[in-house]
Amino acid sequence: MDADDLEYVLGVHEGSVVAMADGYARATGRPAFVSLHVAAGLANGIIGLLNASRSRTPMVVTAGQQDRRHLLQDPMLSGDLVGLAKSAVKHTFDVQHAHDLPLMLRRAFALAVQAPAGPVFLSIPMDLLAEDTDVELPARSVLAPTGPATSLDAAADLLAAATRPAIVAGDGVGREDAVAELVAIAESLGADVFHQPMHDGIDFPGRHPLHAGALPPVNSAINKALTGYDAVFVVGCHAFMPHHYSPGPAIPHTARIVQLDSDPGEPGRNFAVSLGLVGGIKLSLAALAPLIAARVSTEDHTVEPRHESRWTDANSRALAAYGPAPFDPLAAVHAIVAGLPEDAVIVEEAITSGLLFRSVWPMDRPGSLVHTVGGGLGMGIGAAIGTHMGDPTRPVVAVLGDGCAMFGLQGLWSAARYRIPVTFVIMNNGEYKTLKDTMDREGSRASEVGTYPGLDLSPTRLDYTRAADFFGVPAFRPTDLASLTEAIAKSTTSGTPLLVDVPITGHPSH
Ligand SMILES: Cc1ncc(C[n+]2csc(CCOP(=O)(O)OP(=O)(O)O)c2C)c(N)n1
Ligand SMILES: [Mg+2]
Repeated sequence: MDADDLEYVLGVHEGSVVAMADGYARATGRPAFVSLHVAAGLANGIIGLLNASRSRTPMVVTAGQQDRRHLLQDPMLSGDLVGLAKSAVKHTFDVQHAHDLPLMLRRAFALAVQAPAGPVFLSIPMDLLAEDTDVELPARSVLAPTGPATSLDAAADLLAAATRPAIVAGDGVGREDAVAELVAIAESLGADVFHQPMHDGIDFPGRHPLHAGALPPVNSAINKALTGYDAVFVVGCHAFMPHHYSPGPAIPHTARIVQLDSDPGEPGRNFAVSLGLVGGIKLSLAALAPLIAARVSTEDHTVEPRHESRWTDANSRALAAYGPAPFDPLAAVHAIVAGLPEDAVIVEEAITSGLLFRSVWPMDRPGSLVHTVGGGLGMGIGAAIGTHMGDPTRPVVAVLGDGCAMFGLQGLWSAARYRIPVTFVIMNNGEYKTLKDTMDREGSRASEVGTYPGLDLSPTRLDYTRAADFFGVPAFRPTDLASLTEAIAKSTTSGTPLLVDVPITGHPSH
């Protein structure tokens, strides 16, 4: 590599590599560049591309196509690369001439960051790389940021006239660094603020008195949570990507909806809006805040801590559940939080433990959470590595389900090779707990019989310290929760990777 401003980072599995790029792009706020190997390598990376599309992570991804001189004969590892990538990325390029590469790459990077941001794919035949061509190194374009939306006066009229407004803070708010601006608006309106379902960043401070928690990922439950509000301001939210089907709309018909997004495809996409606004989220909210403040009187409402009990209840339940290994999962995540430095970034891919973790972690500091709304497992380990590479000044702790970890374990190879000081915490319940919970909710008799077909990871708990050892990552299994807290606190300043294998209780079995 001749370019000294590029660092070429290696991984041994494409899933880990794309996840690393995702974490890196989010930490730096710039598109990451990924190079994969032919059709098979692209196929391995596709889960990560689907996640990046959902999470709006900009990246440019290339894969080498087979030599065109025998492509017609279906050589090994060739395939329809563009066709494979198409459903997982926002745009594809089938490069056929070396002299097209600079222009195509420029377009790819431009498209990757354009709202909605996402991955862009280029297929590059290997014989093309041997072509001689005179190309100029592409100069960089300087683009001014997207401006504020129009019709903000009308939006302010509508929101200020509401007697009971709610706000849904979507991941666009955190991504576009607009949390402070949204807080100002929420406080002017005295609005309850819900995080979007399964949010993958921090879009409103978790312990702010107006924060009413995250919406559940089911339309009927969202509808229930939003019933009684006469205006709902949906900001930066790909609304709402429910998980389980339920009939009916997510937002009650009685509410007037104002929706703001930098993606012109979003307002009005899944439900009709009274007013759709398209513009840069930070600049739009900054311009909207004084318009609302001028229309409401602060005596109309007081910002009282309406939701504090959610937080204190979870913490007292956690403290009451402290005990010996295998630990209660809520107590275990509480012990992890107790060891976290203030500036830690959490990469969360821990499903049931992840929800518990979010209930006891303050989530106050924007830019401190990495998760994927895409839902494709296997991003946590790689994303944590990329997060640290993108911003080495902040300690990174990955909180991972034992099942999730199995989908991205090869990432530990890169952590060891580059000595990335991430703390990987495996919430080891020996099972896919969330899927057992789903069977219970749906009335399966599995819990009576005591067997859940295919949902235990092994008859005994898998030993993740041995997996870490195999890859050359130091590992530790706590026998009490005080040592777990201590291990988290120490490892975040150790300068080396560490895997902590935390035995937790799982689903009750007979
Ligand atoms: C690639 C992929 N395969 C399968 C799934 C389905 N899935 C969702 S959660 C889950 C289990 C997660 O288990 P674990 O990480 O142990 O968390 P727990 O439920 O035990 O808290 C599975 C298999 C998925 N989302 N993505
Ligand atoms: Mg599990």
